[in-house]
Amino acid sequence: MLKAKILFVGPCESGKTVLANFLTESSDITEYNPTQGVRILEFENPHVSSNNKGTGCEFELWDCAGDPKFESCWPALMKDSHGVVIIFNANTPSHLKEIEMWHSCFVQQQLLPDTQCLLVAHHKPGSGGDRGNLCLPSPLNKLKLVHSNLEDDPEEIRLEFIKYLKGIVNSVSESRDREEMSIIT
Ligand SMILES: Nc1nc2c(ncn2[C@@H]2O[C@H](COP(=O)(O)OP(=O)(O)O)[C@@H](O)[C@H]2O)c(=O)[nH]1
Ligand SMILES: [Mg+2]
Repeated sequence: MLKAKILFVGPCESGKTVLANFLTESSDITEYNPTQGVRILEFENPHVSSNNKGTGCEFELWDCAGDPKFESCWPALMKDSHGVVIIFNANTPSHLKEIEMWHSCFVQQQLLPDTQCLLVAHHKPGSGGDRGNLCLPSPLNKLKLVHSNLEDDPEEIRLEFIKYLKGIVNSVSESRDREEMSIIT
């Protein structure tokens, strides 16, 4: 069984915990309660296995706190992660600056390929489903961007997340193959 560690990061109150619970089918939390440090959810997805071998994967989803006061924990969070999902609200202008910081710290400085990063524009209920033409500055415009709206179309983000997990599993599986080859050659 392969194992993969995926981080959920981004500004406070952007919907990281709500989405993490939804995508891992954990219980709903109704009252807002800022995540302290990190909360780790373990899950498997029956739709996700590696391309060539059909082996499944155990995922750890690390639902990280958005408050920069936890910055001292970041190196521990980032260590050995295979994927980074950045969640933000498209209609909160300050979030655009913040996601540049999260991308720089958690993806670029970790030398994680951009293909292993996913941007999620989360639409909270009542924030208007307006997707506008969200214009992200470079280098964010090279990342895969998906929208999530759990009230209007929950299946959209569920399917996009499965696609993303498949990509992660394939890269974990490929790096394991390379490791095996390097031992015997
Ligand atoms: N009903 C509903 N509430 C949401 C949704 N997304 C965010 N919220 C609300 O926004 C608050 C902050 O979301 P949360 O996921 O805890 O933010 P985090 O700080 O990024 O983890 C939650 O307490 C919810 O009340 C959603 O899709 N549906
Ligand atoms: Mg949270």
